[in-house]
Amino acid sequence: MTEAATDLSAVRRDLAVQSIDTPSWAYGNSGTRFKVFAQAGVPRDPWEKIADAAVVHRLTGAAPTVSLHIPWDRVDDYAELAKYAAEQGVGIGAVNANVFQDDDYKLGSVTNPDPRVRRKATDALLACIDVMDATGSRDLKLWFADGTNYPGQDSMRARQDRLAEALREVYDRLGADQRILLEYKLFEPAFYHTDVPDWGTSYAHCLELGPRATVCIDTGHHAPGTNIEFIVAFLVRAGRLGAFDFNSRFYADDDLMVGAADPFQLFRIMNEIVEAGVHTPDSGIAYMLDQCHNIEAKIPAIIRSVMNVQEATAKALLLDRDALAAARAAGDVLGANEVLMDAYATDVRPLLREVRSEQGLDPDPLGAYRRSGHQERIEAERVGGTQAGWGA
Ligand code: RM4
Ligand code: MN
Repeated sequence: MTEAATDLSAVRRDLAVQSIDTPSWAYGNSGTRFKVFAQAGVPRDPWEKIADAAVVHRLTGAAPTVSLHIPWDRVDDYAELAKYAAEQGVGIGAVNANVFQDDDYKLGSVTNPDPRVRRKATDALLACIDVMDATGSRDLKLWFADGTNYPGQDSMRARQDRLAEALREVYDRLGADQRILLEYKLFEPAFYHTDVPDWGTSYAHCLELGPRATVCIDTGHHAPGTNIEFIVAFLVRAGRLGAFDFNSRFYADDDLMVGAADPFQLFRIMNEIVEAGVHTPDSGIAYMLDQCHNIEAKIPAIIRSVMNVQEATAKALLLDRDALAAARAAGDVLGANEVLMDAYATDVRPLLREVRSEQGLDPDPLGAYRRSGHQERIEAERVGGTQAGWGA
């Protein structure tokens, strides 16, 4: 790869505008089903979660929005919350609908065999659109924990009908600039079948709904060995890739820091994105984190994650596309692979430090966080009250 082959000023420009949404729940306490380890200084309400998200944005310049989870982030006045976020320098990203933490949803939410529960679940989704109206959020992100544990438990076909019916009602309620992001996940908490298990199911429902329904790829929601970058390529081509929930996994839905388990996979994903020219915010694709920080400090883990996405993107941006195209056209298998691997092997950290300096940021966001005193401040100030965590 030669530097002359890539327009470095365009690379810098694209990196400077890259936007990665951070999730409110990643700032709260979380854990496995065995134990939630509380950490000092963790937010006690949505306002404090937003304050932490704003710190991440101030230090990275790349995390301008924070996603909400309803009802975990329930407040009396959502317009006030959005105003507070704006004062802190961030906007409200996606609104995530939580229809999985209620006894009524034991057999499913919008696919439940009981019409009363289906009504309740659909109303909860509609209420999330009210939150979007009040906060200016564009995206309603839907992930359903729905499925069955035993063969014969319920009709898989009827559940698809119920899902389609609820999605239709929600879609028809969207404002002109609002969208549905339909997420999928292979398994868990249901273990026999899941109602939206894969991108194909999500894509089919999105097609049925209309152009403002797009697929959200959570990178932790696939079977081991799944070629996620193929899914990216397919959905981008079809104009139906709406968002990413970035995180990384070794085994199942581990929700570890993106780029930690398999940085090469993250690079391959971002390479498809860059090749399609949809890496900047004007693409309409929301690049979001969806992670849990159970044993590591939360704010630095989120900063690290943002940096990991930036690094994968920078490598993809530096890939010599002309050389790759020539190798591909010539059928040069090894040559094409070499171009890709050269880009992956590039140390982009100096470039990113320069880009940050040009933006007036500290080139070392993690060091800047350590030096900022923020961690000590929140640990001293956030005493009393109930720390936010799953279910709050
Ligand atoms: C789910 C899914 C959703 C997220 C919840 C917390 O597994 O990934 O995106 O909102 O977890
Ligand atoms: Mn997710």
